[in-house]
Amino acid sequence: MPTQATTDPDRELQSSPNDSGVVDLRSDTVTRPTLAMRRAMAEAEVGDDVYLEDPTVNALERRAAEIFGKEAALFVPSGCMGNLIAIKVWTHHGDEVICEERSHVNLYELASMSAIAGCMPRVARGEDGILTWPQIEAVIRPTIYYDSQTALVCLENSHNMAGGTLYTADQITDICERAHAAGLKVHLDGARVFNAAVALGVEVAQIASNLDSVMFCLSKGLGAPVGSMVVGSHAFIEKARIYRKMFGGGMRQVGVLAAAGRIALEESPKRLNIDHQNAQRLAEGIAQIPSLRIDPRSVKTNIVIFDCKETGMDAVQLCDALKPHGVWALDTAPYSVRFVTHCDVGAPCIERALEVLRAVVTKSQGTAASTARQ
Ligand code: TLP
Repeated sequence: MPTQATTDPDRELQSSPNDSGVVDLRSDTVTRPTLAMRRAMAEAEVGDDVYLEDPTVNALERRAAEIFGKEAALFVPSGCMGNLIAIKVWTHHGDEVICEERSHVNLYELASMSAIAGCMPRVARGEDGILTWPQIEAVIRPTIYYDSQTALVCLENSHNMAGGTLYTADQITDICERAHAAGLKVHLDGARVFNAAVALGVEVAQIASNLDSVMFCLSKGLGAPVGSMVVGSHAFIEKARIYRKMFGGGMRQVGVLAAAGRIALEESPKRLNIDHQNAQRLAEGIAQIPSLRIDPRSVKTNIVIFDCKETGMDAVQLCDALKPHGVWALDTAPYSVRFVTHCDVGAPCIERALEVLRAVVTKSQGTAASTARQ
């Protein structure tokens, strides 16, 4: 029995209309602020945040720290900057950072850990993107003066390019304990850590309990227009604030953005299960389309990655073929296509995407068959 995809009446009432009729499944970064967010932004009390005088930012930072069970938090412009700041705080030039091969810090942050923080990524391949301690331990450098040194382990939960896969809170705690015993810090790229927490049925504080720092995005599944946060100890955030300024991320009357972030943080986690149900429905529908390959059981959160090799189209061609029909997707590898569900796509959009996908794939197979007969 396929999972019933659900709409989100509250969100549909609040969100501004999408006149284009496009079902944009490229990413959860594309969400638009709700009316409540827009109102809060307009009415936000602001001050100069570089002088620590923006009351809305201060309130957001206090609340984020509280939710994650950490001492302090810092509002940053983007997830990339948040990760880079954490890497910079925990390392020296010439250090190595252990991360998963397909992790965002390794593949999609323009090599900033090398270009700016002066570190080498030391990658390990985890099944479904999830690293085990033996895989991490195997790439820790011995303490020898003529070797570069391992300083940091960077985990990603949920793991984006592995299809929204998950570390449990216990797996993370275990890695942290062992890493700490080996003298390493552990940072979490938690761009989608609220999706992870909802799927695991735990609080984000449980996931964060032994981590030295966490970056999470307000601007993905949580639906805020801009902004991410880093959380950690007072000492970590004090240094993080310095690097944020050095990297050009010191913002002034940024309470106008933090106001949307506060709503995202309080309200949005409650509805992420809807995105997960919609992702499950998508995966089940895709699995029924001949020549597309996905195991719906592998879909744990809001990211659905499927293989299109047997269609005769590569991922770019398939995305291009979907686009004129108003369904937008992203190619993530030569034959891998990604759909990400989020608060601006309800159940009818999911059914529409499946209808279009089936029609486009069926048509391409018909064209391939008639070309073969000629
Ligand atoms: N991910 C984006 C693209 O960059 C791929 C997306 O559409 O998924 N960590 C993770 C795990 C991410 O997925 C992303 C963005 C970031 C960090 C960076 O966040 P931003 O875009 O705010 O710098």
